[in-house]
Amino acid sequence: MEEKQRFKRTTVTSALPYANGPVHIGHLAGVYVPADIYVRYLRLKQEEVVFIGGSDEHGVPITIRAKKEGVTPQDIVDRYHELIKKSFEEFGISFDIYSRTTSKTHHDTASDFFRKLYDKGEFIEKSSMQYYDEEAKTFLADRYITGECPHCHAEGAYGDQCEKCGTSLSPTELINPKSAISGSQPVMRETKHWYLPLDKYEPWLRQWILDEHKEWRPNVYGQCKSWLDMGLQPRAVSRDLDWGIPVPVAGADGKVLYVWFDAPIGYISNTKELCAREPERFGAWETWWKDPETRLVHFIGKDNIVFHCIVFPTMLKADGSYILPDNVPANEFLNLEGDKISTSRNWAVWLHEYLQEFPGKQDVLRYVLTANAPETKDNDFTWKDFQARNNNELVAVYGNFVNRALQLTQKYFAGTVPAAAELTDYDRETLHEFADVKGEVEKLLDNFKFRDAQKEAMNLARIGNKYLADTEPWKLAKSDMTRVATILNIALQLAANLSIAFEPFLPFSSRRLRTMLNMSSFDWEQLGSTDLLPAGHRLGTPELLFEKIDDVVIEAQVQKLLDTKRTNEAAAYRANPIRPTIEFDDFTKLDIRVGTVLACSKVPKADKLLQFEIADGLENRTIVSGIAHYYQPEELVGKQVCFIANLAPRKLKGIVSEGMILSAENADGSLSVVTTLSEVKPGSEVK
Ligand code: B3M
Ligand code: ZN
Repeated sequence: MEEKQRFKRTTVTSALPYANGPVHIGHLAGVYVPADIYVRYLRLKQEEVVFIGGSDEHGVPITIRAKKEGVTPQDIVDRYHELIKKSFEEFGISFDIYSRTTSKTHHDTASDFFRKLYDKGEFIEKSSMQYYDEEAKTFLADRYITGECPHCHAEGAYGDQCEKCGTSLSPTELINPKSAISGSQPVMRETKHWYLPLDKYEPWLRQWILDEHKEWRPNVYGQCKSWLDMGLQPRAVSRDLDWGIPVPVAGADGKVLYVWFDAPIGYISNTKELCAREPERFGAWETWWKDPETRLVHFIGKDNIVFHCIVFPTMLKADGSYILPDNVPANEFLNLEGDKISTSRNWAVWLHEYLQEFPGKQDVLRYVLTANAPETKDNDFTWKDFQARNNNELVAVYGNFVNRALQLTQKYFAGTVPAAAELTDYDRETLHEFADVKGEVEKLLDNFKFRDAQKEAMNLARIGNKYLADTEPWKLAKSDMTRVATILNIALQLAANLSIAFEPFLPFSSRRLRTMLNMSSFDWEQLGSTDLLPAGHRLGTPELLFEKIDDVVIEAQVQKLLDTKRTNEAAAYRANPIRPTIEFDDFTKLDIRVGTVLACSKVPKADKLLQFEIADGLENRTIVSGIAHYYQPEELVGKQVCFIANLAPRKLKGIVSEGMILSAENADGSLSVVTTLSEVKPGSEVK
């Protein structure tokens, strides 16, 4: 309640997707559908709101992609900006503006933002040693350095991460580093950068988030708390790169703003562009960013939490003239058929492909993604569930109710709303239940609980369906037309209510329903009222709101994913061919044995490692193995494992590991420990 008095208007932003690939269902579920539901809801309530989107067009991955394709970074972002923008439009994501970070307005805004903080003395200037490619004459971003992973020893690990084992790396940890540009061995060279002193703002951040924003979602609050508890460090806001916004100070040749410095400023730039374009409608941009009566809400995915809750607010605070986010409803991730969505492995449902394969079914996807929204934990999208929700909920409940109400009105009253006579107790009860839903949905939407809010809206349709099933007007038509008129009047009022309640969630279907009802005006305040359609009002032509999706259609989608999986596995196999032939003598050098696990525990401060005590037939031995992501220690105690018994001991995290446990590696990198079919004596040789 207090909230409502404090704020007069809302600025809603949704993360700016990188313009280096198309968007998929994970983007939609995590960020854009919930943001759109929220904005549509506020608009329906006649609140002042602005909805800002755009493409994030800087950053190293875009330059890598351009190099690979032999085109310019601008070519890449031009291509994907258009594609992404179109996908969002087609899914009804109702941005007031969808612009881009290569715009002139953005370059100026980000540049001025940096300059103001620079002039205020907010940055620390620091020199450090970084890898430099002498052939290409350029400093190398972490992603531009590849080499052997120090943990799993895979080739081709990047300077910031090994994609094979998932460990975060820094470039200096790579074994045999190579420049991804020239292939040469990089050298260390000194370079200067500007740092935002997050540490200085830590006490303020602690108070602002931990004390004053306890209402944030637990996943968001928890992530912030753990960042703050680890202690913040100054963060570099510039990079040595030739793609981006030049650092606007003397002596900064070849340096650009770090993409995560400029991208969130994009929200401000895009608001400026919007207000310049439509000044009568949106007024001055400052109102949306500097007036304390404006509420700022960022919709993002969980991987962006630190930037939106810690880094960007610190930038805004350091400037001093901006409002801060009031809430950051970040979602967890959506998986696809049990696996992490991955652009590089093509494990995704791409929006532009969905639209080709399911034309006109935007709302079905919106519905399923909200019903399964990863609001509190990662969730899974499956085609079976997609089909079930469409057939059993949209078709059987919502569509069926609306269709029956409209068809019966056609049949008995020639498409004109009949007048209600006296209501029965049951009629009154039904209407009563209906009236309560408004408050319920509001409470949920105000708290960013979109899944539950949509469920409530669907409950309205369930009530309607039950009402018709219970009252059976088709049976009364011969005996009591007055009663039929009353029942259908009520059913039509319920249908009109549904078109309002579902407008934020399923805008395309709501609009079609309003056309069928010939309903011109509607707003949120009318939700729950029982005279939306006056007696005598002429309805439009009834059509089916949703249609069943057949098994064959779903099977084709599942098959498509299976094909992708097969292609990926074949590619992984090609990338990992059988090694050159060896002689038997070479094989006998390996002493492979079976041992029994006596004890197993996690290695502190190493999230991948497990420490084993193995009974090996002689004395027991200690082996450290990188399989902690795939097993709980207790699952392995008592099991027999195969290990290399004559491998030279080596130290891992201070523990001497005497051997190596054998595991088989799946195409996705997951590991399964190798064991014997029947139990053998510890120390038995494998040959
Ligand atoms: N482009 C990261 C992402 O798409 C980034 C978001 C920017 S929001 C200012 O995950
Ligand atoms: Zn690795």
